[in-house]
Amino acid sequence: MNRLMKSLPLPLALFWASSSVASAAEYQVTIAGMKFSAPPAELHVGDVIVWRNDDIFRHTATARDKSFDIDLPPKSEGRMTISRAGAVDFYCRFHPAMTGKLNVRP
Ligand SMILES: [Cu+2]
Repeated sequence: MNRLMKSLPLPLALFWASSSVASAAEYQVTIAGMKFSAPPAELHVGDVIVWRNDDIFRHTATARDKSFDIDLPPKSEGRMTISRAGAVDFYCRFHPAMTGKLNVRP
């Protein structure tokens, strides 16, 4: 237990301890030079992906199955929480040659 948790009322400290065990991870996928960086190999439902567009062009991160569609103006970020398991191919609506794939475990 860290010092902050010790100072919390016990029920809250227990809640914090149990919820942090299965805490979601946050990952960044960067677009630079008209390419998506490789997404992490191990993704789970509940994880967060921050899509970061470092280009001077507008891009999107769009799922082929339409489960997400993130608009990314130049030099911007978009956050999304992964809501379902499975393999999802994604692409950029403005540059269809830009593609990638998420593999999400339950
Ligand atoms: Cu694009």
